[in-house]
Amino acid sequence: MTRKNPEVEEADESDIEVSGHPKTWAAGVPGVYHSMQPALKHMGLERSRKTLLALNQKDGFDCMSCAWPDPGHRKTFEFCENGAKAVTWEATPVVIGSDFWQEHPVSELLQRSEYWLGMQGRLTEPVYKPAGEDRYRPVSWDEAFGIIADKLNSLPSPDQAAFYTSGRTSNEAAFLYQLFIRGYGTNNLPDCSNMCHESSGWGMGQTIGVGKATVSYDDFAKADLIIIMGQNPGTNHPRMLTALEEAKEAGASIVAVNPLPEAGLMRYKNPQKVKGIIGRGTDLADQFLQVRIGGDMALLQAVSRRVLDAEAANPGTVLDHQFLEEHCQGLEELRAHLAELDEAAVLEATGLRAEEIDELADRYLRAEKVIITWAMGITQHKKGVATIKEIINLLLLRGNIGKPGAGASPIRGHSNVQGDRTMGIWEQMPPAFLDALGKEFSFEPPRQHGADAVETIRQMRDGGIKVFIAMGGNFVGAMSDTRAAESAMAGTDLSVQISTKLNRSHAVTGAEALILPTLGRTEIDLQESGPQFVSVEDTVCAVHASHGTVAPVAPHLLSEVAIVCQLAQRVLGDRIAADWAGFQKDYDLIREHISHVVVGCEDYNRKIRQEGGFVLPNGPRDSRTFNTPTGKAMLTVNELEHVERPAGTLILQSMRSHDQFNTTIYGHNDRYRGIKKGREVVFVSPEDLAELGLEDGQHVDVRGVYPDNVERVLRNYRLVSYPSARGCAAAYYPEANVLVPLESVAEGSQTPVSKAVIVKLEPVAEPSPATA
Ligand SMILES: Nc1nc2c(c(=O)[nH]1)N[C@H]1C(S)=C(S)[C@@H](COP(=O)(O)OP(=O)(O)OC[C@H]3O[C@@H](n4cnc5c(=O)[nH]c(N)nc54)[C@H](O)[C@@H]3O)O[C@H]1N2
Ligand SMILES: Nc1nc2c(c(=O)[nH]1)N[C@H]1C(S)=C(S)[C@@H](COP(=O)(O)OP(=O)(O)OC[C@H]3O[C@@H](n4cnc5c(=O)[nH]c(N)nc54)[C@H](O)[C@@H]3O)O[C@H]1N2
Ligand SMILES: [Mo]
Repeated sequence: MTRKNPEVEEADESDIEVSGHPKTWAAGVPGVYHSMQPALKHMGLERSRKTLLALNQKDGFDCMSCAWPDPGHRKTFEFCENGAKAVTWEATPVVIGSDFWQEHPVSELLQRSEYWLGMQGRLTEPVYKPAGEDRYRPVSWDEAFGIIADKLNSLPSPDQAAFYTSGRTSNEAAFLYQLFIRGYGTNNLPDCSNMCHESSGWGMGQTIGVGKATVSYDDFAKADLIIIMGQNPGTNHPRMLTALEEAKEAGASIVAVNPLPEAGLMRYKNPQKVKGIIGRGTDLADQFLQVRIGGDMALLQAVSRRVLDAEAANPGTVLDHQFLEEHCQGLEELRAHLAELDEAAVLEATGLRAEEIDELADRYLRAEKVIITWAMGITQHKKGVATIKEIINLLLLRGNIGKPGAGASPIRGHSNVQGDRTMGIWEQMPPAFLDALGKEFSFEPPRQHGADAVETIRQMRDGGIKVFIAMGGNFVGAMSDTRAAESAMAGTDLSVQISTKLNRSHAVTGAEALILPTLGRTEIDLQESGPQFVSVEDTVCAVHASHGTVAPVAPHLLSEVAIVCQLAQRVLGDRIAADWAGFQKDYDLIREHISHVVVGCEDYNRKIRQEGGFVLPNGPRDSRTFNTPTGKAMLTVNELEHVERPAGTLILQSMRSHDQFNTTIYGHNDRYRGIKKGREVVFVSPEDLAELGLEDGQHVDVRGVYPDNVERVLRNYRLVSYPSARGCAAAYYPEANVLVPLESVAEGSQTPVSKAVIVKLEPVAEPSPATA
C-alpha cells in the first residue's frame, strides 16, 4: 500500500529548544526506541520487519547509512538508530504522485527546505522540465533517454558534460556508469568523495601507496590504543561504538581528539547487551584532547617530536628500527624538521596544555599496537592532506602499519563511496586501470584528467560544462559556496538527477531538467534472469553482496544498473563493445568484466558468493608492501600551519546533527547535543560569548570573513552556549555551506574547507512575536 503527498509542515525555527548540556553518553534503550518509531509509523509492521531485520544480515541488504563494516558474527539486530532512520526514509511507502508536479512548480520547490522535499516521499516516474517552463511533467523512460542522448550527442566536446556520483551507488552500477562515461569520451567524474575523504586518498596514497584503511575489523579488538580524531561516531558511525567497546574490554585505551565533547566518544551504552541496557555503559575515551579547530597537524607533530626525543634519550629502544630501515624512507629529514618544532606555536595552534600532549605521547609510547581513525574533522581543512601525512608519520615511527591491531583507518562516510572509487569513479584513474578498461571493451578511454567537484562548478560557471548528470546525491546542496554552486548549475543547458527522493538539486536546475527515479538498496531488483543482488565495499576493504528484500515502492522504477544500460545504449549505440542489454538482464555478466578490469576482484562472481564476501588486497596491511615511487613508506616533512583567526572572529566548522544524513534532514533534533525543534543554531563556548559581549540564546547573523568581499551570511541564528574549544564555533551542514568560499579548498585534494570558516557574529534585533 502506498500513500501520496503527506502533509509536511516546515519547521518553525522560533520553536527551538536548547537544553544547553551535551549528553555524555550515546545509544542505549532510547536509541533503539527512537530507531523503531519512524519505521513503525510509516511502514507498518510487515514492511518494517522485512527491512529492519534484513539490515546487514548475510542474505539481506547493506545498510546505506555509513561505511562501517559488519562484524563476522552478526547479531539479529545489526543496526543502529541512524541506520534505521536511513532505511525507513528510503523504504517508506509514501510516494510522489503524478499530480504533484502540477501542484508544485519549480519556483515553489525552490522555497522549500531539504526536510520538506525529502518528506514528500519516493519518486515514482520520470519527469521532465522543458526550457523556459516552471513545471516538471511526467514523461516515458524512452522519451527521457532520448532527450539526454540527443543533447549529449550534440555537444561539440564530451568534456562539456560532467557526471556526478554519490556514494550509495553499487559496484555494478558504478562500474557500468564509468564505462559509459569513458565510452562517451570524458573523465569528468566528480563525486561526493571529492568533498569527503579525498584528502585521505591523497595523504595516504603519497606516503604508503594506498588510500584505504590498513586495518580490518578484527584489528580494533587487538589494539592497545585507538586514537579517534575529528570524528563523531556516536552519530555518524554508531556501530563503531560496539567495536570500540569490545576493544576496551580487551584492554585497549581510547583517546578522542575533538573540539567538542561528543556523546559516544565519552560513554556508550550498548543496546545489544543487557549490561548496556541497565548499566551505566562503558566509558570509552580514556583521554579527551579538546583541540582547537585545525590544530591536529600541530598536535601530531608535537607527539612525533616527543617520540623522537624519547628515542634520543634512550637510543635504540623507542623507534621500530628494523621496520624503519627495511620499509621506510625520510627519517632523518623528519627528525631534523621536528627538531625545529616551536612548542609555543603548538600550544597556540592546539589550545592544549603541554602536559596533555605529554600524556598522549606517553600513551603512544606505551602501546605496542596503535590504530588512528579519522573522518571529516581532519580531511575538510586547508592542511587536510598534510595532517593525514602527519598521522602516517606518527604511525610509521613505531611500526604501526602492517601488523595486527595497528594501522591507519580513515572511516568512510557513504556506504559504498570506497567501492565506487575501486570501480573507477574518479576523474583521474591511473593509466593501468584505463588500459585494462580499454582492452576489455575494445576502445580508447580518454586519458586527460577530468573535472572534480570544485572544478565542475567552476566550469559550469564559466560556460565550459553544459550538461550535468548525477547518479544520486544532492550536488548543489552538498557543495560549498551555495550561491556560486546554484548559479553555476542554473547556467547549464540540461541537468539530470537519478534519485530516490527529492532534494535541492531537483529545484536548482539547468534550462532543461530531468528526474529519473530509481530503486533503493532495500528493494527487490527483479530482472529478466531473476532477482539480482549488487555488491559494496566497506571502509576496511571488505566486499560483500547486498540483496533487496521489500517490493519496489512503484511499478515503473528502474534500477541504477538498468538506467545506465538503457542510457548507454541510446547514447553510444555500438561505439564500444559492451553488451548493455545483457548486463541489465544478468548482473553476473557485469561482475565478469569487473573480474578482468579491477585488480583484486578476479573471480568476482565466486568470491562475492562466499559467506561474508571477501577482502580486497592491501599491500601495507597484508605484507608491508608500499606502492610508492621508491617502494618504501615515506616519512614526510610538512610545514606547520594553523588557521589564523583575526581578533573578534571565530573559526566555524559545519557538522552533522543526529537527525540527518548529509543533506537529508530526518528531523529537527540533535539529541546528544541537547537541541530540539530547530537547526538554525551556532555553538560557541561560554568564554568566547563573554569575550565577544554576546549571550546564550541571543540571535546573530553569522558572516563569513573573506578578502573577496562576497557577502556570505547565515541570518538570524540562535547562539548556544556550549563547552566547545576556545575560539571555535559550529553550525550544521548543509545550511552552513553558504559560508564556504568555492576557492577555499584543501591543498592537493581540492576538498572544500568545510571545517574552518572564519566568521563574525553580528547581533540582530530579537524577532518580535508578531513577525516571528
Ligand atoms: N547518521 C549519519 N551517518 C553518517 C552521515 C550522516 O550525515 N548521518 N554521513 C556519512 C558521511 S558521507 C560521512 S563523510 C561521515 C561523517 O562523519 P564525521 O566526520 O563524524 O561527521 P561530521 O559531523 O562532519 O563530524 C566531524 C567531527 O569532527 C570534529 N571536528 C571538526 N573540526 C575538527 C578539527 O579541526 N579537529 C578535530 N580533531 N576534530 C574536528 C567535529 O567536532 C565532529 O565531531 O558520516 C557518515 N555517516
Ligand atoms: N559544509 C559541509 N559540506 C559538506 C560536508 C560537510 O561536512 N560540511 N560533507 C561533505 C560530504 S562528507 C559528503 S559525502 C557530501 C555528500 O554529498 P551527496 O552524496 O551528494 O549528498 P547526499 O545528501 O548524501 O545525497 C542524498 C540524495 O541521494 C539520493 N539517493 C539516496 N539513495 C539513493 C540511491 O540508492 N540511489 C540514487 N541514485 N540516489 C539516492 C536521494 O535523492 C537523496 O536526496 O557532502 C559534503 N558537503
Ligand atoms: Mo562523506
